[in-house]
Amino acid sequence: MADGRLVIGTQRYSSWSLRGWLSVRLAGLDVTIETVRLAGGGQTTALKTLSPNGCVPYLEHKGAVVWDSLSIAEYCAEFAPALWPADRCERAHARSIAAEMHSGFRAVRSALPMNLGRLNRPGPAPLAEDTCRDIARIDAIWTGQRQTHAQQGPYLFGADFTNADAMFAPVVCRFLSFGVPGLSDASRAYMAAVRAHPLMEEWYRQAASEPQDWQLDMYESLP
Ligand SMILES: N[C@@H](CCC(=O)N[C@@H](CS)C(=O)NCC(=O)O)C(=O)O
Repeated sequence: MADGRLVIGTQRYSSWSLRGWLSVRLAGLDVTIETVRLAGGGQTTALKTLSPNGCVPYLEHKGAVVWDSLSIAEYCAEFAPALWPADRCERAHARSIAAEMHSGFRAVRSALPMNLGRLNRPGPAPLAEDTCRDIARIDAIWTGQRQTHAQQGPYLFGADFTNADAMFAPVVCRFLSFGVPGLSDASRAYMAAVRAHPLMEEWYRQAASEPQDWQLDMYESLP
């Protein structure tokens, strides 16, 4: 019998679920995965009583109840410390950029929603100023990390795909699906590495096999 369950939302759209799922899978927690069909716009009634905050991802594991992707990331790192860099200063940096992602970049999140069925199709141009500001900041974070860790491996802190990469993974999906322009070569190489990670491949495959009637007009009809 599994040690618990991780509840996620429609994989095609649920960026927060992807973050939690990546941390749980990277930590190797033995949980069953339950997928709830999202209604869109925070209207999923099935979630209202399921998790304390009415949202996914939501984790139950060996008596622990954990909600919100960032605390799931921290919980998973208790079992798999390599989810954060080993060096204290790098770990502080990784936590800072993960938290910056978790609490910010609202313009990108609302203008460029995650839709894994959308492939490299630019949205309306030009992008709004606040969206461009978010994109530039994300590009700067990725570029800086890749310059520092170029010799060690393809991810933000080198060879290991950490919680920081999990936090930014849905942003990679968004940038790829909207063909976001103006990113550095280092950022584009980073996005390719994240997209090619076996767990990302698995998530995209599962998203592609979700029932057609789980698709939501509010995302599918975006220009
Ligand atoms: N801060 C939360 C945000 C979670 C969140 O907003 N999840 C969305 C799905 S991506 C949700 O559950 N929305 C409720 C709904 O659609 O009814 C986290 O980091 O986990």
